[in-house]
Order: sequence, then C-alpha cells, then structure tokens
Amino acid sequence: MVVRLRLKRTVKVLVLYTVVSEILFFLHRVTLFLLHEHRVEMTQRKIIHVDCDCFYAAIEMRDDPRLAGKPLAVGGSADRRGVIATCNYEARAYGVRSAMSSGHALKLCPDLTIVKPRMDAYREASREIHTIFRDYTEIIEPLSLDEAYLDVSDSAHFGGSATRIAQDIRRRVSNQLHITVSAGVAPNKFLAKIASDWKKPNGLFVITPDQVEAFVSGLSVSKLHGVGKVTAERLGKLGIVDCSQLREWDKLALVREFGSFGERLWSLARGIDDRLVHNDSRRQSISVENTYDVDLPDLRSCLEKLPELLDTLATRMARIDSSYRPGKPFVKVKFHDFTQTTLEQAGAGRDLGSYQLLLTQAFNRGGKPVRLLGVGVRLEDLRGGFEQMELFER
Ligand code: DCP
Ligand code: MG
Repeated sequence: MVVRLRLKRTVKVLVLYTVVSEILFFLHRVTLFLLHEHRVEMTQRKIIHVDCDCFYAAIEMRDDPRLAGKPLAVGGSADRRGVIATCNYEARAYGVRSAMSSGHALKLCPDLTIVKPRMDAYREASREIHTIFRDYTEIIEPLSLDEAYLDVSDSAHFGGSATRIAQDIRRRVSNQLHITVSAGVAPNKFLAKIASDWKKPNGLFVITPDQVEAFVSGLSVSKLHGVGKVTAERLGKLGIVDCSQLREWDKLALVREFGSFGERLWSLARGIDDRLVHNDSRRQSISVENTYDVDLPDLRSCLEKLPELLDTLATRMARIDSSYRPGKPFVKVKFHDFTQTTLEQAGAGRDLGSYQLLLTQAFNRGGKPVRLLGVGVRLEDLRGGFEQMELFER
C-alpha cells in the first residue's frame, strides 16, 4: 500500500517536472525568437533617395510656362563655349545631355532653347524641399541641390512605412513647388540611389529586403557605386557583366584583381552597403576652375594661368572655418575634346612650385589643347569623427 502511494507521488512529480520544463523551454524559444526579430528590425535600415527630375530645367519651366513642352536646356550660350548643365526630357529625346557643349547640343536639336542658370532660384527650391524632408527625419545627407539620402529607419510617420513617407514627400513637393521628384526606397544607400533612377521621371521604386537578392542578381556591374567606365571595362574583360557573375568570384580573388575595392565589389554584388547617412554635408575640397574662351594651346600657356587661379584659391581658403584642415593639393585639366584628368599628391606643398609640377604631369597625360583648368585642395574634416560617433549613439 505504502509502496503504491510512493509510486503514485513519484509519477505525479515526474509529470509535473516534465510539464514545467516544457513550458520553460517554450518560453525560452519565444524569447530567443523575439530577440532575434528585434535585432533584425534594429539592423534593418530604411533609406530613401530623392532626386528631382531635370531640376534646373524644371524650375525654369515652372517659372516661365512658355518654356514647357518643348526642348529646353539650362547652360551657357554656344557662342561663349558654354556647356549644358541640364535639359528637360523633350531635349533628351534628341540626345542632349548634361556636360555636353551647347554648340553640340544645338547641332543635335536645332530648336533647343538654352536659358542661363539662375542659381538663387535653385537654391531656394532646394531649401524648400529640405524643409519638407525635415518633417520626417533629421538624418538627411544632401548630395547636391536636388538630391539627398534620408534615413527614415526610426521615423514614426505612416507607421514607419518608408514607402508611404516617400509617396508623401513626392506629393508634397509636387503640390508646393510644382516640380516632380523621383524616389527610391531600399535598405541601404547604394540600392536606394539605383531605385530612384529606376522609374525616372516622376517615379517611385521600392526594393524591400527580401527583394534585394533577386534585384541585385540582374544588375549590371556598371550600376555599382564606384564602378566607372574603366572598372566596368576591366570587369568585362574578366567576363563579369552583371552581379550574378560577380558573385561567382570569392573575396580574395577580387582583392587580388582590384585591391581594397575588390572587397567592396564583393559586398555590393550581394546588396550589402553599410555606409551611414551623414546628416551634414561637410566639404571634401575647395577649388577654383576656369573655362577659357580660347583653348590654351600648350603647357607653357597653362602654367602662365596658375598664379591667378591660386590667388583666387587662397581667397576662398581664407574663408573656410577652423573645423577643416587643408590637405593634398590637386589640379584638374579638361582638354579641348572634353576628356579630363585630375591629379593630386599626398605630402606635396600648396605652393606655386608644387602646383606647377602637378599641372605639368596632368597636362602630359593628354598633351592636347586645354579648355578648362582647375586647382584645389582636399580638406580634412576635423569634425568627422564626432559626427560618426553621434550617429552610432543615436
Ligand atoms: N548639373 C550641372 N552639371 C552637370 C550635371 C548636373 O550643372 N554636369 C546640375 C543641373 C541639374 C542638377 O545639377 O539640374 C541636378 O543634376 P542631376 O544629375 O540630378 O540631373 P537632373 O536633375 O537635371 O536630371 P535627372 O532627371 O536625370 O535627375
Ligand atoms: Mg536630378
């Protein structure tokens, strides 16, 4: 009798023990799951890239509706060796593009109207757009007057939907400024920028985290951040045209081919880009350049122009605040055929002799008549470190 009672109690204790441990195990799993989700959510960023459509031209058409609906460019006049800053989409249909000489643009499109830039109007429009941005986030990184990254990961608007924020920004800019902007939404900067271009003009394109893999696979390597014509050609020679082909290469092989940029290529091919959105556009360099009415035929005539360019540079340098330290000197040479080269030298001084040396080397890369000369200084940002810290601690 006593033995049976003891046995019953032992069985009860065992059952109870099993049930409690099952419950504890279940709770443990739930906690782990929630923690994991939370971590994913914390590291999952929401970036919007906003880019106005044919910005300068859009402002001109808005302010003078007679210009709308036909080919329009903003730039310098053809008889003064001017260059096109931008043009509307009607002009693009004729092949007119930014940075093209106005003379050539007129050959492509004889009906093209070219108006002079009104930088004050563009700056004002840019300020208005930024005021709209700031309603959604303070983390805004302008790339130019018409382009910016927004980090809306922590934005509470529209239940945190970056897509709806982007839609709202587009709607408000259109209503308030009467110009259109295109936007891209993605988990990082590199994809957001590609996305804003995907449905241009007046478009919105969203790449959600689970679409990244498929989207990047079909992407041409020339779309990758930092891949210019030269790198795209080098990749092409290795049989790498799109990102799915790039992914077949391991990191070490890419580093062997492309140095440290190889590692970046490896990441980009997988849709990885950890660059932060910096909410302050700090200057990277200060420079002066001049386009000459008549090409400078040889090195000697280029060298003769240096002192006056350096004088203007010195005046501009005197205006920068103490949060910058002047760094490497550089020169830019644009030849008559629009090819250009930039040369900089770490450790070189910023005296006339150093610039003469740099200019001589840069000129010899082309050895052709020169239409534009530029001189400048890279700036070291003494505040850079602190800003990054602030961003990390947010
Ligand atoms: N810009 C310039 N010179 C260039 C390129 C651009 O002066 N070589 C100016 C004029 C543009 C503005 O910067 O309006 C913005 O440049 P984008 O590259 O964003 O070009 P757009 O906004 O004009 O056209 P898109 O619709 O392609 O963005
Ligand atoms: Mg633009």
